[in-house]
Amino acid sequence: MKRLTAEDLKARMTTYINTTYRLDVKEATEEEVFYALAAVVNEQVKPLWDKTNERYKSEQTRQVYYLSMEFLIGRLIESNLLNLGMLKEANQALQELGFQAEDVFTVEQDAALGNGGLGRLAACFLDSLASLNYPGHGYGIRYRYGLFEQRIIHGNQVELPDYWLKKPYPWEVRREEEACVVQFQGIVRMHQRRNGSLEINHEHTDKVLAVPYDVPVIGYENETVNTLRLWSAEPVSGAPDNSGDQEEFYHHLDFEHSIEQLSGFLYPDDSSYEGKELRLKQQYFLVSASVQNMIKQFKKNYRLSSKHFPEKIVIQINDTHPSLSIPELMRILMDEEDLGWDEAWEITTRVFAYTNHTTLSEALETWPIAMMQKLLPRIYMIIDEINERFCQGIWFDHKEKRDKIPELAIIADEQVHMARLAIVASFSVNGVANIHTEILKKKEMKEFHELYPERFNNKTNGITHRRWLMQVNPKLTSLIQDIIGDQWVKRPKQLISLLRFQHDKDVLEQFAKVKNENKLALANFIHQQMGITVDDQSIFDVQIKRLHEYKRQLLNVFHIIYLYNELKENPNLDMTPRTFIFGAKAAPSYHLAKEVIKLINTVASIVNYDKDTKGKLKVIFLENYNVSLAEKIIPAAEISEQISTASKEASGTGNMKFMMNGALTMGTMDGANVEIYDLVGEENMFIFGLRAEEVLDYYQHGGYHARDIYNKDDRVRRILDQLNNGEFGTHDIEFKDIYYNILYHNDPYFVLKDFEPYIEAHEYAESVYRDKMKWQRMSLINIAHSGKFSSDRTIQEYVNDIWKINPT
Ligand code: TH1
Repeated sequence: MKRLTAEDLKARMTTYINTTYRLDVKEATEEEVFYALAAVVNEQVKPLWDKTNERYKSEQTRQVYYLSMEFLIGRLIESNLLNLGMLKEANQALQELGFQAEDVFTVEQDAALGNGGLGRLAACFLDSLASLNYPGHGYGIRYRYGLFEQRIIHGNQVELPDYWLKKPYPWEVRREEEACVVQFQGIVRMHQRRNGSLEINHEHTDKVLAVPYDVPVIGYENETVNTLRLWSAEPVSGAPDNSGDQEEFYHHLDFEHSIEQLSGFLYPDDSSYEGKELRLKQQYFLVSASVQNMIKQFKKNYRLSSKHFPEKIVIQINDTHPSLSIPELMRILMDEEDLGWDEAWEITTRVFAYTNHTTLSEALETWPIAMMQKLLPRIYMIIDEINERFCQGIWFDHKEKRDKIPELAIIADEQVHMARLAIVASFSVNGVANIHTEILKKKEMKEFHELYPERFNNKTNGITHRRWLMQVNPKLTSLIQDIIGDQWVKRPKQLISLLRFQHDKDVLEQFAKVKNENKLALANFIHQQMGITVDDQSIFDVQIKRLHEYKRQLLNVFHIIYLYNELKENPNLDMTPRTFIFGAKAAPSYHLAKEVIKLINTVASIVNYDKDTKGKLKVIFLENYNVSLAEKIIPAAEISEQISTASKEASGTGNMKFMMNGALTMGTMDGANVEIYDLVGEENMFIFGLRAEEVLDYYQHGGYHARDIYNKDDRVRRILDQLNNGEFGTHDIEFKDIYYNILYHNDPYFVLKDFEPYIEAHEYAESVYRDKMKWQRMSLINIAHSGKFSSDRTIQEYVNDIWKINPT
């Protein structure tokens, strides 16, 4: 495939605008230009997409399906152009046509079909799969409303619906011919056949049509185009029959209405779980449509019997959210393909691999038996049978574990435990960073690990360096290319050759210059968004991620309040100016998280306008944090705040994006921070605070008393009292809940315990910052080692250890 030049692009866009809108390019709006550009891209993609599919079919390729309730793909125009090798050309073409590329690109709404790290990981994985020529595709839901849009009003988070499909979405293709029916509720009848086998009939069900919309996933300069298939829920057929039973008729109307809700909105909870029936319906809708579709394609393209399914297909489930795919495959194999239990189980357990993303108990999914039985009677029967056989197996074959059955059983205390189901039925169970996998093996899943040690493995997360370095930071990218060439683009570990320049003053200055330009760009953006001027010579200290107590944005705010108090006491304090930048959405029902947002904004409103700070302190809360905003902020960051309570953050992936863009990590020994530490050493980052073992030990044996710290440490007491006595509030009850949580619930996330070490780590960071060359050297060393965190490495590990697929 020939790459288009800027001239080609201009010509094609012009033709499109002339014929589609009957306009001269000069008269076209940014929106029209955007659709023209997208159409040109699609024209390039179409033949590659068809060819990729034909290749998989003719070569009978073994494929992986990544099943996920979230794909946080963000905006695609730039990454599509980049991967097609035309981003620079497109920028030039747009400029020559008289448009600002940025204004054209931003016509595209972010596809916010995910909450945070878990959904973005799925998107990075698809990019790496295609870029490494692997046959791997995503299955997800085409939510009509993605993650809510956040507004900050008087310091409070207000949620607005994210109707991202208002304008046509140019990347999707509706594939009605691939639609299938998903069934809920109904009655399960069993008939004994003459030969003694059981025939299952599932009758009087509510039926929903699942219609797929396909989005192309374009590999980097390699002609592979895989598929992200997103399901939309629609009524099965036209108007219902009104001549019969009225009650049934209204039930039907009601149901038709509720169908729309199945793919209506994304649940806004990250690392937490609510047992809502609609969420269970969404999960089954996704997995039933996807598994049916896989089997249909398998039969059509491979012409093999279902016994061969595990040879050709592997399914990775992204946390337990799609784990109903396990009983769904069992159902299809038994009820539709007429296999017996043992054959079906043998097939199923060779197909599924499960990724766990958290050990937080509030995130572990369990569904009430009654809810599942009513909504998915046949699926429940199958889970019940899996559980029965599993418990029998322990009773007879693992006598030493008999007393553990209550904590191992899939069905226990009126609930279906989805992680247990996923472990029992999967041939692989993986965590997402070394420390996380170790905690799974030694604590959270200890009993299962003892039963099935060979299933457990680690796959440290990664990020696509194409989007998170090349696309978002073109200046850094071309500087790196000037210095070490471009081998690292295909082999990101080659970034390590930057190390040779760590003592080259000239090179370090060039890196400093790029960072400064990126800071200036962000400062301009902040000014334009919020009307606030930030000092581009100040330290840009950034924490952007979902708001959660365990991520401890509160610790960050306490540090800011502490600095403010210091400045108030001594306005002449010799302090390097700081700009603290936040972006965070809180789950709408998460009260304490929303209080923290309010606190950040309140502190900002005080600090930013206080003459005594003499511009040394600025606090910026950027509203509506999403993928596109992250892309603007990360290249400009100097300090990356990764300060979760140790043991709580399974991996983190923001930490990797910042590192790759030269920010230094201020972090606890948690998640993938530990692996950053292993690479760059303690001298090239700022590590502080309790270690995971210490935290886990406190949880188990007690011994931590937050109030002792309050009593002993004047700085801490001052801050908490300020919260309690209304100094930071329009009315005096404003931040009492935060105060109570710390002093009366004994500070469950150890904010006070880590306060002093955190302050010290910041003081040390500030002292290093005064030595520009030292800081730049540390930054360069981080970039040099960041290649490990390319999702290309992660995907290669999944391929080698779990998926066993081949590049085409
Ligand atoms: C996140 C983890 O918190 C984070 O540490 C990790 O880097 C990321 O997954 C990718 O592995 C999780 N997101 C969710 C979202 C839901 C439930 C559990 C988790 S864990 C809805």
